[in-house]
This record gives sequence, C-alpha cells and structure tokens, in this order.
Amino acid sequence: MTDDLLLTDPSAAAREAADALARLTGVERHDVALVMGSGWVPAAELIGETVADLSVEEVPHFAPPAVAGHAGRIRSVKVGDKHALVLLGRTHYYEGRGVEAVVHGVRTAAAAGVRTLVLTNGCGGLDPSWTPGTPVLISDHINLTGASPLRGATFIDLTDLYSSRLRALCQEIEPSLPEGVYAQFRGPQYETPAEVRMAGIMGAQLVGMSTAIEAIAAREAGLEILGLSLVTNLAAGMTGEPLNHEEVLEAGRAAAERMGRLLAQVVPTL
Ligand code: 8IG
Repeated sequence: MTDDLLLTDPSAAAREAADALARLTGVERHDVALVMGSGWVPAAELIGETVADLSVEEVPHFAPPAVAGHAGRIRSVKVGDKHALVLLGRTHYYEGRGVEAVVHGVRTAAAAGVRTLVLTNGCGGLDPSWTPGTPVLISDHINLTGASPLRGATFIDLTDLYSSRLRALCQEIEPSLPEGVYAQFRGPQYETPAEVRMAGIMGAQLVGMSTAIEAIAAREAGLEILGLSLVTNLAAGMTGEPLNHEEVLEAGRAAAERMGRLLAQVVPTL
C-alpha cells in the first residue's frame, strides 16, 4: 500500500500526524521526543507518567511495526514538567518503505512542537570493553546507506549533529558514559567480519541500521539531538560466536532499569 501524501508532501503528512497526536493525547505541544530502538522498549516504562498510549495505526502515515521488540506504540509521557513524545519502535530503511517513512516520526515530533530529540538504538560495538548492555553516547556518524531523507540541493550543515551540550549534560548525570562514532549500514543482514573491520578503520565504534538517516532529518527540522546507543552485542567476528536477535532483546531487558533511570534523569534537563 502506497501512502501518496507521505511521498508527495512529507511535511504535510507530518502536520496531519501532529494534529492527530494533539487531539488523541490531549497534549497540545510536546517538548521532547524519544525514539526507542531495539533493546530500549523495556526502559520506556520507567521514563515517567504515561498520559496517553496509542497504537501507531491510530496516527496518520505511520507504518505498522515490522520487528519483534519494536512495539509500534506512541505515548505521551510527563517527565518532570516536560511533555515527552515516546515513539516505541521505528520504521527502518531496510523495510523498503522509503526514507519518507523512515523519518516520518522525527518530522511528526518536530511538527508537534518538539525542540529536542533523543534517538536511541541497539547496535553492535567494536570496543571489546563494551560488554552487551553498555550505553554509549553517539558523538558523530558515518552514513553508509547511500540514502538521505533530504531532497534537492538541501546543503545542511552536520557539524555537532549529536549535540555536545546534550552529551555533556548526560555525562554530568553519568560520568562513566563513553562516546562513539556510529556507522549506519543498510541491513537487514548484520555485517560480515570484514565490514566490521572496515567500519573500525573508518573511525566507527558502533554499527547499526537506524540512527544516521533520522538524525539528518532531525537536523533539517532544527532539532537538537541526543544519540544513545545500547551495545547489545559485540560486532560480527569479534567473539567467534554468531549474532542473534534474541541476544539483542535479552541485553535490552537486562539494561532496561539503568537506561530508564538515565532517561528519567536526563529528559527533565533537556
Ligand atoms: I541490536 O551488530 C544490533 N543492530 N548493523 N550490526 C548492525 N546493526 C545492529 C547490530 C549489529 N546489532
């Protein structure tokens, strides 16, 4: 099924979705949005007080969830005095719905009044000291997908894309939080060991399938971005063991409490 408005006028599609969110949640404007990726859904419960809980099917132009552990819900959550929009699950580029579908949540958040965006993901780690369940602040990215959410000659600046101000705020709360460069692969297959070595030579410490394209759209929309990766597995070829999705979900469950507490502390300061 094609979504004509999403493809022909993505910003109009985002306005429609934002209007529906205001109506369905009863919250006129949201301050901050969080996209909860693989391994982060259990942490969502701990962020704050849920004011409204919707299925993505109720909100215009969102695609139904495709991956186990990606819940396909949108919540309005009160965190301190902030209204947070919590997107549980995301559309990935590898689903083949196009970049417009991938970044519709980010554009909807911006249209709903959001100024600050927290992008979370589960990913592979290249630093052997990052055991599964280690949270890492994204300091920069390498977009290896060949895709962009931008159209035409949109020459936007990506300097300090992952706000150094927001990273410093997180490190005040949790001084031990490491930082890393995130390389986005298209997926859905995980990397070969040679691709993981390539990513390391290029300067990446994290490999995933989501965040870079969303961050570009968020910057275009003028949002300040906090990127948080949960290393759910060592990247392919680093342990001698194959990767599996169950390991990802288990790392998320095990780290949920720590991640939820971190977000509950960070969000009111954003
Ligand atoms: I969770 O090792 C998760 N997502 N590309 N590589 C890539 N994406 C991931 C990985 C990984 N683990």
